[in-house]
Amino acid sequence: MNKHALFHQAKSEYSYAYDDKKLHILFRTMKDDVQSVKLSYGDPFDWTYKNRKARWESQLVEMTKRYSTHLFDYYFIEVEPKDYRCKYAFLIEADDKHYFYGSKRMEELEGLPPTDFDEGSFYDLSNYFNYPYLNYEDQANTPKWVKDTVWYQIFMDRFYSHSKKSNLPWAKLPVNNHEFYGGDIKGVIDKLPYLKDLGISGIYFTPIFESRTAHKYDTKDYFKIDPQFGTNEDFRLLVQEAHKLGIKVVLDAVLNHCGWDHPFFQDVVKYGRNSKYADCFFLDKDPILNFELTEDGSPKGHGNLRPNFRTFAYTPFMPKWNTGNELAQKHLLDSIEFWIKEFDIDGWRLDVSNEVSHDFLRKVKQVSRAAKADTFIFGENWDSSMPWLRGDQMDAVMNYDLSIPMWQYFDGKIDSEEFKNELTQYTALTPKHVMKNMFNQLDTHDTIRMKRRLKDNDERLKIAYILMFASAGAPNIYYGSEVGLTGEHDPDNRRCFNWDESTWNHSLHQLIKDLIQLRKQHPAFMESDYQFIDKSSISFVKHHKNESLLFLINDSEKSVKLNIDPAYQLQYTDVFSKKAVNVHAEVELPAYGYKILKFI
Ligand code: ARE
Repeated sequence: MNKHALFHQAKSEYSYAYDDKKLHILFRTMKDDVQSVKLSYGDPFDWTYKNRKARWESQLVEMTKRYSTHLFDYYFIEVEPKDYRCKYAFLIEADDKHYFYGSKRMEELEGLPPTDFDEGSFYDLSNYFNYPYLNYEDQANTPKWVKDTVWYQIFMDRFYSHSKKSNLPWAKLPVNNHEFYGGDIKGVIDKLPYLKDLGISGIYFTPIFESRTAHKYDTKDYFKIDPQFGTNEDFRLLVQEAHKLGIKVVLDAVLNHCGWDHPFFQDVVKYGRNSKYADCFFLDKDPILNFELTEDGSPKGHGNLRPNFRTFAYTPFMPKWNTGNELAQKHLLDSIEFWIKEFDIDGWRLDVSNEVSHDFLRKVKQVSRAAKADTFIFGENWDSSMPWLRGDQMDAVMNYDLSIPMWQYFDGKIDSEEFKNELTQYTALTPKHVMKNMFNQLDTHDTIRMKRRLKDNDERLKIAYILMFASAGAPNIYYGSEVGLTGEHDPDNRRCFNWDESTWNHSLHQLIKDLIQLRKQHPAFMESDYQFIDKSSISFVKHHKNESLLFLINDSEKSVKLNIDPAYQLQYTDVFSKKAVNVHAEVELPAYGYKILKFI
């Protein structure tokens, strides 16, 4: 047995509260290296001397080998500690020997359990892992509606112009973030029926508060809708109309930094360190403004010059907030509360959340949930996000942890085997109560459009959407992608939505509508694991109780025969045509073809 591959970590993605009663516990071994892993667990205060032996035997439960990658096996179990407390350790059987794997050391056991009862380390509770108490306040308590949401991300300026005000032709490809096309709030209201028909149940708007740019990530006024989009009252109507259609509305909170034009920072520009807002920012060196200003008082072309105050990236147009300062905290938290209490929004996407302090993120969650209990808080974090997802800060993140392996597979950087390993590893190590609420995306306003990543091959794009919609987590459609809008990286990924339906890919649009309905009909499936069933493809099955959905996928430019595991030789219905289908040991699929079949 490879002892170096054995791993467990208390209070981590290996041991977490799934809800206020249940613990999920994971144990890692080298692949195919052990015969079994059992868990011994119990209430440390209930393990009096005379009970320990009996307790050990009664609480010894088999863990399931739930995930296997090319390197590791992951054993999983869900337990419900009787008194919300739990000490636990692992019993490994390998090479016909037994090993006690505790929090401090591992020991080979002679026989099991030891017949002569002793105080040896076998029962030494200090060598057990500990989940000291399951406090309900520690739970994320993510609103129940989130996991069933189908999101639609709108970059307001490019979505639809009700007022047709624009200094640019709607069809012109954007070349920077200072072009205004005229998309507005009333335009979104006009298109709510379109979104409802698509099956959307949540809209995430990129920032819409007053700012000098088209992207609005450089906020000037956290309490005011940018006049180019309309008024605060227009927005109130938008939320009301969206709610009437069962569509939630989430805004983008830029808490890491503000805009150069923000009055607090302008006061610093004017008074320097004597400004009452000086400590709302990080003024590192003098002169604070180590660059010239244009006539209108903006930073002159700063190139690679690093400002003497901290910023997002290195742009002086985005001074970083000192969220440890009370004035800054109050200003930002008042805004978080304002849009919930006054306009009834349903949550926040937190920009650059990985650079905002954990302490402040805790405050954001408290204020948001106090203003309205079922608000959803998700962050933007491009790496694994466990330190932000322990229940005290955010419910979920924009799920780049899932997007990036998908991109690498579809880009041809990893093959289907490595891809399946990475999907399995991601599923194994993402807590289940978090995974189902993740904001899943193929593309966003910060990335190349998925269609362009796939060299504008819409048939392959359909494969990518099937994969996303069949994954655990709430899928997001970046506006226009559903009808085939394409684009390179920022700013070209923010083209105007072309509402001329003759330009749309209607079969793509229809597939996405069908996939949305499929998720609505089978919500629980999507939370379940991928069961990969074919060596050469990324085809998989998803089970839930006595139902199964078979996702047969051919992601290649020539037709293929998929060899389906004999275990799946059953009758199926094609979930779209509703016809019964006989699937033999082999299934022929056309280039970039797919079949989604339901066991009957
Ligand atoms: C502008 C230019 C870009 C240029 C950028 C760099 O348009 O071409 O690359 O400056 O300075 C907003 C606007 C952007 C604008 C930016 C700065 O939308 O158009 O870009 O402001 O003026 C990292 C951060 C992540 C951040 C991205 C952009 O981790 O938080 O960079 N995303 C948020 C928003 C953006 C927004 C801002 C932050 C600023 O979603 O829309 O940009 O408020 C790797 C790294 C990531 C990195 C990612 C993308 O994967 O791991 O950390 O994200 O690449 O670059």
